[in-house]
Amino acid sequence: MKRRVCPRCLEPLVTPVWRDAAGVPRRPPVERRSRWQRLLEPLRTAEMAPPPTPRDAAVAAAASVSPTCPNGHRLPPAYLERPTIVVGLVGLTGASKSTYLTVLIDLLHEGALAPLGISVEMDEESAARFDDYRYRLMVQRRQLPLTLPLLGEGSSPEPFMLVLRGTGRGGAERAVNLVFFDASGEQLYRAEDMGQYGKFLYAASSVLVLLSPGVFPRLRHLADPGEESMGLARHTQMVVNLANLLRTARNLHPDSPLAGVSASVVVTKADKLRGLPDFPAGALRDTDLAAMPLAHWFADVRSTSSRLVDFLEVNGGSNLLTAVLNRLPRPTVHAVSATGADARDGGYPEISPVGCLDPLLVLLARHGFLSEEGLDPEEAGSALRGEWFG
Ligand SMILES: Nc1nc2c(ncn2[C@@H]2O[C@H](COP(=O)(O)OP(=O)(O)OP(=O)(O)O)[C@@H](O)[C@H]2O)c(=O)[nH]1
Ligand SMILES: [Mg+2]
Ligand SMILES: [Zn+2]
Repeated sequence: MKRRVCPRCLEPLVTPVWRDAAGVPRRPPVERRSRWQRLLEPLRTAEMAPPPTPRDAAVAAAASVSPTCPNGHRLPPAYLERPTIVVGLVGLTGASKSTYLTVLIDLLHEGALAPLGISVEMDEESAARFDDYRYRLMVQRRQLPLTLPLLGEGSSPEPFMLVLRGTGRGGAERAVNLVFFDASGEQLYRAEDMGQYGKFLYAASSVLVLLSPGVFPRLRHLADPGEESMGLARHTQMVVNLANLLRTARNLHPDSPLAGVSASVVVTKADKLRGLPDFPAGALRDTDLAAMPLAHWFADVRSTSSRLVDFLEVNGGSNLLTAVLNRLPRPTVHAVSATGADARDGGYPEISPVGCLDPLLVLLARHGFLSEEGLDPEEAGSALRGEWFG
């Protein structure tokens, strides 16, 4: 699925519009074309227009002309030269979407992927917005405010845009755009709202489904204020709506496999689960990427995932889990704690995240940026890979 979209307004990018520093459309300076090229040019459809070459970009940069989307949003440098993974965070109000994402991006910034030889940069404009979240949560250790609902149909929250760079097989450098969308949970309750205000879900190539433990019937005593009244059925419905929307967006039949989309399910606030007698031991732990090969971690992730599924089923989540496992593409289930502890009087005693990296590692592997080895049972793995990645 190579649909390229503007990460800001999600308009398809067939050919980027080049603009100068004042926002005035300008053609990128091009090389002189041969007679043959001039003859063939009119036969090209818009669809086939070549993406700007590094040379175009270099010449344009010198003339301070940069590619933008049809709505004039400046694209991050070299955005079009890299594949893009669009990650949508999905979860009802208070699921920890914003808190988890803030901690995750901070970890990435701090070099959490360095043991895998991966560096992380953030787009300037995203970085400025991210700093506000980071300062409040990580420095002041205060609770983040609820994410504001969007106004206006077809709108989308502002994404955080990152670039991941690593070395692929054979030592070649490869890079991906990693774009995160965090919506207000309030607008994910109803299928209609999800379609109207969750425009990013049409462009998402990955989803992180976040579930707070307090929504499971037998874990209700762990609920944060407001959570216990939400009911598990709402969450099941959210997963079904999400699965339908992802398929509709791709013109797929409601029961067909979702090729090209990856999903991780995140049980958040798992610091509250630590002391429970039936909580699988070792399910909440940090990935020490330097300690063992990624394939071992992934094998571990897979077995932890099935133990977490059992744990959630025992705690009254069967129906939700059935929807998750049947409707989403090969999801893995993870336990994470973004903050390490409950907030008291609006503040956290300290911020000590646990397990936050695993869900992202799985998504990166599903999109081929990391090796998938260990994630699927051996026999089925190779057969499935053909089916999903053609
Ligand atoms: N114990 C614990 N509490 C957490 C954690 N993460 C979030 N919380 C609590 O859950 C509340 C809601 O978290 P948010 O990140 O704002 O939730 P959200 O999913 O973004 O919610 P909306 O923006 O309304 O959709 C926080 O204010 C904390 O009280 C965690 O890792 N551990
Ligand atoms: Mg939020
Ligand atoms: Zn745009």
